[in-house]
Amino acid sequence: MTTLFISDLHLSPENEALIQLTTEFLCTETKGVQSLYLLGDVFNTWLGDDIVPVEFEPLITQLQQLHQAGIKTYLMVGNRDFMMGKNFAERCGCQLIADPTVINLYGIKTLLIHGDSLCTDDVSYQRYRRKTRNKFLQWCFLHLPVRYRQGISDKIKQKSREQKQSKSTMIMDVNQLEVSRIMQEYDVQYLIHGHTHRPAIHAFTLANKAAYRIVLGDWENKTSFLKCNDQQFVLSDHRISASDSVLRIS
Ligand SMILES: [Mn+2]
Repeated sequence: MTTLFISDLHLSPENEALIQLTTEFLCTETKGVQSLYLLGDVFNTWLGDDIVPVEFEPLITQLQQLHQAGIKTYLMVGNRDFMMGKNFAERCGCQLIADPTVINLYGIKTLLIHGDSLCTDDVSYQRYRRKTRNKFLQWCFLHLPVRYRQGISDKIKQKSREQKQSKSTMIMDVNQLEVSRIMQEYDVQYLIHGHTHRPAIHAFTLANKAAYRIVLGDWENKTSFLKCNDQQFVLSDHRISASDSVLRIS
């Protein structure tokens, strides 16, 4: 039995090839999988569960099939699809999980987060994040006509693109102090997250014990995933060499 993790697919209605790649992946790579975790930014934008683009239908059908096959699928929102809600998750046969969530992964207590909350050096982003996670503001947004929601989303994306050019790559990566802090808060030695688009298995010391931070990769036009069983965790990503992709846990 295995557990599969993916994140940062950044699916959009315009990129039908990527939707197809995802649908095929979820069909072929889930043999023997008992749980599937989608850790945020599966979708590049989310304007509300009431306006799901028709292009996503094949993916929704595939997720429903996994549910029928008995595979438990868990959905976490990211910084791009944070407006995704329970209605959509239920429609796909998925369970919406909080960011952060702690799971028992083959006897290993593991913290799951999307990853944007770890980028504490990016002060302006964290300010924006607090605002957009306000439940009242989200309620207001979801009650706007579609064209207004689209307008707001486009404006935010454009601003983000402009700001990205002036932000250093350091600022946009995780802050190691924040990583240690949240891992200690949840009393874990293992952390799995996405968001930074820097797939890797980082080993370090936390509270005098070995600790690991596994970063899931973004997809662009290639798959990237983490497969775990009771022997090892394997991060399959075209940017990582075979020797750096395996973490033995037994
Ligand atoms: Mn993200």
